[in-house]
Amino acid sequence: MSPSTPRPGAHGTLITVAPTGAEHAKADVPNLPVTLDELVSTARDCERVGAAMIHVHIRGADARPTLDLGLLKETVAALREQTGLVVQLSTGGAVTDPESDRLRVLDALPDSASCTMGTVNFGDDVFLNRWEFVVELHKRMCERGIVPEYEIFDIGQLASLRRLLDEHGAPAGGHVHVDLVMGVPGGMPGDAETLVAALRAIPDGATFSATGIGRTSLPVMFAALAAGGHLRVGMEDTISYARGERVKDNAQLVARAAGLARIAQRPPLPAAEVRELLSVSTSN
Ligand code: KMH
Ligand code: ZN
Repeated sequence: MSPSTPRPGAHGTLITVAPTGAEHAKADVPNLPVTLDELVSTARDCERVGAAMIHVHIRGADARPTLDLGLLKETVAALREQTGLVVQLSTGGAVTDPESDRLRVLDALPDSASCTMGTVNFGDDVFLNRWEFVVELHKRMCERGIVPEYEIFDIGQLASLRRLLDEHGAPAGGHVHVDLVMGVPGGMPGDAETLVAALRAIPDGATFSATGIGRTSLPVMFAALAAGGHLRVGMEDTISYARGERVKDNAQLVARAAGLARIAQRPPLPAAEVRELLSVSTSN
């Protein structure tokens, strides 16, 4: 593609929903989707109102986070069968998950998987992502044709991403897409100034989405849209819709993002165009 040709999907907005995450307890957030049925039903609702990709963390029978491979495979199959969404599995898991389990996630062969570009303080915990581990994730995704989404929690991780691409080559599909995860206590702040600073360090030709944790959700969404970026929303990242008002469900967050994307004249992209945008070759 010549430098003047706009990338497929540049006219619209990729909306990713991250419906569950690994941090909220079902007991504290009863409307959090944790069973396979709840996840698929949320995914369908979110697709209907504008989501094109789903970032998936799964829970076990006890509603706690798990990286059980059988359940991951079942989840990928169910989402493929019952939605048209691009299915992205989290390799971040929970802060307590060992590297071996996080690498094994890739054996579920999703369309895409997250790949966090470095270690970051994560509230009172540490989200550990050693360099060798990141390289291994990147290599295994290349081997399996899984398109990575590079998760960036702090600006220095963009330097690590450039190093990764320089030393180990382009990802599966050849296109680089990053997700700025902003406002994690211990990571970069979730505000417009920081988003603009991060964009200066993004690899040439890369696309980006952004998500703001907790109360940074809206400022990050507005900043990302203004800067031509894509959006991730969902109850993994925020359970509050407005001051003093809990999120009703994930579709409520997706619908709001879709409305703002339309106002920004970059309407939500359908999943087929997102596959082109991200160079995802698996089709649904
Ligand atoms: N749950 C966090 C520790 C990812 O999904 O790749 C990590 C996380 C990132 O959510
Ligand atoms: Zn996640």
